[in-house]
Amino acid sequence: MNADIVESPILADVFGELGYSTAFAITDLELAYFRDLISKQWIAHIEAMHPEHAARFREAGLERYHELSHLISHSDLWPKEQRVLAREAVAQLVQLDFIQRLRALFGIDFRISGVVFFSKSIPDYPEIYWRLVRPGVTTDVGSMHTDRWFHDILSDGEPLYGSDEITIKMWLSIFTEPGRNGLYIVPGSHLKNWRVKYTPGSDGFPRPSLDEPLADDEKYLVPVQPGQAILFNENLLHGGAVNAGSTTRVSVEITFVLKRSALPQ
Ligand SMILES: O=C(O)CCC(=O)C(=O)O
Ligand SMILES: [Fe+2]
Repeated sequence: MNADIVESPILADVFGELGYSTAFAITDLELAYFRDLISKQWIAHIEAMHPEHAARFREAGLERYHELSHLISHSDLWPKEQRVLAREAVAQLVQLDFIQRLRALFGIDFRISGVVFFSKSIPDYPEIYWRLVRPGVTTDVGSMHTDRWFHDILSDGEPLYGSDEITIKMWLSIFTEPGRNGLYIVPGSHLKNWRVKYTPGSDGFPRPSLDEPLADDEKYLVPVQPGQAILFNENLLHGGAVNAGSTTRVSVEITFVLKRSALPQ
């Protein structure tokens, strides 16, 4: 598509030279809503698995989770299955006005991509999931990748998206310290073809990642305030930054699916 004729400044950036935009944010009230739903799911799972520690975690709260995470097995507790918001929570979130504001800013309609795990996808269940990245823990972040590489292997026999569809990822800060943690992106990288390799994760499923050297100065740690979003192209290289802050980084991911034909050709 020709980014010059896109009227939406956000879409012009996501599909233009940059490949991403930080122009969108949710309101403080909407952020409080996200925080509340995530905190509830987080503490309910801790309560179910480790009732003996739940009171301490509840008192510390999400942002100080890392101070207590040595009490539990972090990697066993938080596979993606435990971080996907429940249907009821999603149903509440999609009623919030930020979805309408995004529609207005895009100037075209979209749907939220469905829940997908390596082992299966779940129909009629829009996917909104969160992530915890503790200060200084290198294993809490993955390597540089494009989401497209995941889409291509998360096919479950059938392609995740039709050839008439295109996706935009929203990475939303719930708790971040700008400049100290968050997401690295490589501006403009969506316009190139990068070599990819596949490494099995602890669950045995392959994880795609960049198979080329990348100079440190090619990566940009996008400074985002809580409530601020990074909207980015499915072909943009990105990856989590090791948390150099003092609080647990919490972020949310949502994939929007748009009809290619709705975009200016
Ligand atoms: O937040 C992270 O560490 C990685 C996020 C990511 O890969 C994404 O938003 O697609
Ligand atoms: Fe990603």
